Amino acid sequence: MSSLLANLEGKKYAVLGLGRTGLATARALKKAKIDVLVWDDHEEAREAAKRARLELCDFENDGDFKGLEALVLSPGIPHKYPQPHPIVERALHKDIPVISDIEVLRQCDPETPLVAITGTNGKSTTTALIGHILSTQRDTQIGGNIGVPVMDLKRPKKDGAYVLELSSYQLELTPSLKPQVSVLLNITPDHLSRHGGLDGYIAAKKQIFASTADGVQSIAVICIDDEHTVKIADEIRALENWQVVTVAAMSDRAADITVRGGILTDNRAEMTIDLNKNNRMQGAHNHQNAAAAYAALHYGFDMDAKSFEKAYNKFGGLNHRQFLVRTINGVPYINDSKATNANASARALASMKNVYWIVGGQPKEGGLDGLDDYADRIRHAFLIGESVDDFAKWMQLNNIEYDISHTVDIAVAQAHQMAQNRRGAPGGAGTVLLSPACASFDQFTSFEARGDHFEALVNALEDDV
Ligand code: UMA
Repeated sequence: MSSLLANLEGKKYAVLGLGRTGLATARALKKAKIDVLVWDDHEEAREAAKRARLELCDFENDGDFKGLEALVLSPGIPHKYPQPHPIVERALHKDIPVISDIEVLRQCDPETPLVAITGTNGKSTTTALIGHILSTQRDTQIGGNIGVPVMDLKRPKKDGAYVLELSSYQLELTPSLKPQVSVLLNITPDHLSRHGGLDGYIAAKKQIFASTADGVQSIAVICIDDEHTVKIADEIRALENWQVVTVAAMSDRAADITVRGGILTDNRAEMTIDLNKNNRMQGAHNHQNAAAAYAALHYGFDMDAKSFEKAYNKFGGLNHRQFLVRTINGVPYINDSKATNANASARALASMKNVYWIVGGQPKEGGLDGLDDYADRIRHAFLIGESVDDFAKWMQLNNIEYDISHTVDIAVAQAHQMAQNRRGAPGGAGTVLLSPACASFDQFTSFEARGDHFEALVNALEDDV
């Protein structure tokens, strides 16, 4: 990205937070010879910055913000709720814009077509799927919340495109997104403390429609399977610069594109695609992602249905999302570590029966609310993490047998033993599922680390129990 950033010559930036986003941004600015000052509240991150020869500045105590173009904020650091980080507060007080790394990218490169994807659940799968299919036809750079900061991407070649997964945190700080296509998958309550409640969360998600590509009508792909997105589709339809394409895959609402029994129908083009042919994309939630991808590529990039279908059938799915790690004596062991809220776990439970469920961690507001409907799919639960006491109460209320395992290590050993011993139970062998419905931060550094640990444990299990 550094040659692109040369446009910023003579300007000076501050970067707050030196995780994946902040380090990539600071390194790219430095490489492009743009002045950059950095800060992180943790000593270890500051040491890493020193090793990368970045210039530290403690803005809270002795930085004066003089001559700064903007403060580039890492998405995990609050700028409004529950309370703004003190450095953000000081910057705003001095009228310094607080922006995301994606805003820096778009200020330097507003022209390259961009597909932006957001939603509470399914955005990584949809991003990876759109990226996979589009890259069969164009140079495609895939990044954002999916784990690759945009400053680590290359500038796409001529006729290329960016495909970016954007979280509510990133959208709030990116006023110049200018997407060619925006995809909104779904909205259920999440990250409420960071947005001051549900209205704030919805407002942040709606930022994906706040700007449009220059000179063209942008495409808004909106999955209208929940009441919030139905309302948003109505609002965006009233705007001149957007063409709205609606998708319904998890409800029987009328829409431009519908999926019933795995058959995608484009009602505008009278054309169908059988989504069931890809067995890595099973379940209504995956079909919602696939239909959104079809809408984005067909209406945003004129891709014909045959090209879409051919590339879709080769998509291998994403790790940590209902990923089959191994089958032992007919029992599948599934890693769904990415399920960091109850709604995401509902998707996994809805597509399985006789589940040995490993659940828990750092709970989200509402805990397991909404999962009562899936209680009869759970054979036994193994509770881990900070949430054990609250989740034990939920299990009792729903008459579900459970063990308090505390750690993934113990839970995997217990679930394995029980699942293998009860293979002959009425209803069939069952499934061992890690789908925590919680953040991982009480015991792991990320959901990826939690899922990797689960996979290592499963791969080490003996076939003979
Ligand atoms: N820090 C401070 N002060 C604070 C808080 C944090 O200095 O008060 C520092 C930490 O010491 C650390 C850095 O900030 O060094 C961490 O910044 P960060 O939390 O923004 O993490 P990054 O490594 O930059 O990762 C971020 C996204 N993280 C979050 O939004 C929490 C990653 O999304 C994303 O993949 C990455 O940028 C690249 O774009 C992860 C995520 O959990 C997957 N996203 C949430 C979700 O999907 O639900 C939104």
